[in-house]
Amino acid sequence: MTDPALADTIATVESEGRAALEAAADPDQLRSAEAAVLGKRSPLARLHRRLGELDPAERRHMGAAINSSRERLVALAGERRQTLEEAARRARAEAERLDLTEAALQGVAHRGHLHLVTQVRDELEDTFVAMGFSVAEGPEAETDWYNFEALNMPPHHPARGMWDTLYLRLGDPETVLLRTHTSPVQIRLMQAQPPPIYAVMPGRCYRRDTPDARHLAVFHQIEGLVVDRDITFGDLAGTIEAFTTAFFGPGIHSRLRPSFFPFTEPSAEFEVTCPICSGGGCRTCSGSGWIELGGCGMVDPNVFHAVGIDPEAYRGFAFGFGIDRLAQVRTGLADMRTLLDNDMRFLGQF
Ligand code: 2NL
Repeated sequence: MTDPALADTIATVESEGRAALEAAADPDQLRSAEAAVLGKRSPLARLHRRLGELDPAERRHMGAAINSSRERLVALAGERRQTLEEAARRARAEAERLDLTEAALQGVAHRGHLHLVTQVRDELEDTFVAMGFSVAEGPEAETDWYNFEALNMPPHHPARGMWDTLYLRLGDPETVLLRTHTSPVQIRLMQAQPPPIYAVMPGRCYRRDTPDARHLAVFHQIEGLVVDRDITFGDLAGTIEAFTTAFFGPGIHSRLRPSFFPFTEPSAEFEVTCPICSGGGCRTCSGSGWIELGGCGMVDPNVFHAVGIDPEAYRGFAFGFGIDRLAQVRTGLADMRTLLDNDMRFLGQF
């Protein structure tokens, strides 16, 4: 027969055990509570040991009651463990979170900005877009055909010596390279769409140069290409002049002097009024009042042949100059390598 007092005791032990498990506030406390409620010295274990004092029928009945109490307490402990571990994990994540905005507000970290070269590139793009040009980009790893051959420089052409090329170990030897100028993008554009074309191509270029005050081995170029009917050298000169004044401001002008490039004929170098002394003559322009910025010319008919444009129907001009060089000229920077030093005292000035 059931001992009502013993049944009551089991119920009390279970509800006390339940309360102890629920009171545990973290996984450590839960472990102690589990030992106290379910361990060998727990009230439940003591009750179990007392079963031997009962007659067999009652022993079975009370044994089953104790076991189901125990099972409910074990299940509760499992649920508690999950809840507490999840809460502990959350608290840890919250404590370890790095709030960088707070550091910035306290002046610990500075809010960054675009690199000087990127700012100049963006400004150049804006200036040309305002003049009706679109902006195109292309790959930095190019084939020999796009970088040289299509630009009127067949294999072994002496003009290839003007560029100290970095070849990649890809495919046959000397077939894939890091582009030495952005001109391959112009070739790709002419293949992709028929004239009229009014576009500029900014981007990173690579040459096997030893860096010095005026040269970087990894540098940025922007080139322009116009292909349309009846384009003349006068359009080229006028475009360079319009760009120079739009970009540098009134009082800064351009001039052309004869030069040579394999992909243009005739070719010219273009110079701008020295922005440091406004043409008066200074150290930057060696007293001449002029700074050489880049090259330009009328697109060579052989380049049109390479991309399937009829040179009898269309004419074009192209120009190109270094973005890093322009940043140097405009800011009066003595050494271009400073652009790569990542010195915040320098970069923070722009
Ligand atoms: C320089 C000279 C130049 C070009 C780039 C060009 C591109 C095509 C056809 C014809 Cl697809 N020309 N580009 C033309 C003349 C000069 O750049 O000194 N750059 C730093």
